[in-house]
Amino acid sequence: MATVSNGIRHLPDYLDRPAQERLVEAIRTIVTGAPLYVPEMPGTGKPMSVRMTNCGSLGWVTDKDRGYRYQSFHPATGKPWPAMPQELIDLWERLADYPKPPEACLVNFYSDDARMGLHQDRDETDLAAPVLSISLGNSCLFRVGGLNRKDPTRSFRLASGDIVVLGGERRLAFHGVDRIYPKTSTLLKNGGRINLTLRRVNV
Ligand SMILES: O=C(O)CCC(=O)C(=O)O
Ligand SMILES: [Mn+2]
Repeated sequence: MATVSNGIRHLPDYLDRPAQERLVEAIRTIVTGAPLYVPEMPGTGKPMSVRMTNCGSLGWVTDKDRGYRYQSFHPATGKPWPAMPQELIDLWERLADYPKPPEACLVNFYSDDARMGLHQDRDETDLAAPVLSISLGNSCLFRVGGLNRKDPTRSFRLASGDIVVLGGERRLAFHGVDRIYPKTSTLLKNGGRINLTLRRVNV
């Protein structure tokens, strides 16, 4: 296990190939019931380059008019989010060091030209719980900084099967994805990258 800086843990190659394949299969099933949609920036309505869905009792969503929030149903279908797969709950129990289960798993799909700007994960009420992030498919360049947007950042690659835990002092660290490296994994037939983040929302 590697600690990048206080409260940020990077666990390279944590999931073996069969575990990664099982998760991709579980995500396929989730996407069948809760299709990927294009999130919009609050206020401007500018589309994000990442497509999203969720599983769990809550999901993180954003659109032009109502902005960032958690809700219990898919914004397009109105249906409750699919249940969280047991494998994800097990990973949380093993790694989060937190007594309550995750409520949301945000599923991000990055095509090879998608990215995610520097941001904090701060829409959760429970900031004592970590955010646990799982990477599947093509590698990316992940950037992480401090608690202020202008703090220095450092970048490292995340590959398929890697896990990052944002917790402790760095629970609110700014972070983002600068780029995806095409053809760095054979896990996803059509390329791209999937990121799953497990979150505890309510205290
Ligand atoms: O894709 C990643 O590795 C990070 C995703 C992320 O920061 C988020 O969904 O809030
Ligand atoms: Mn984030």
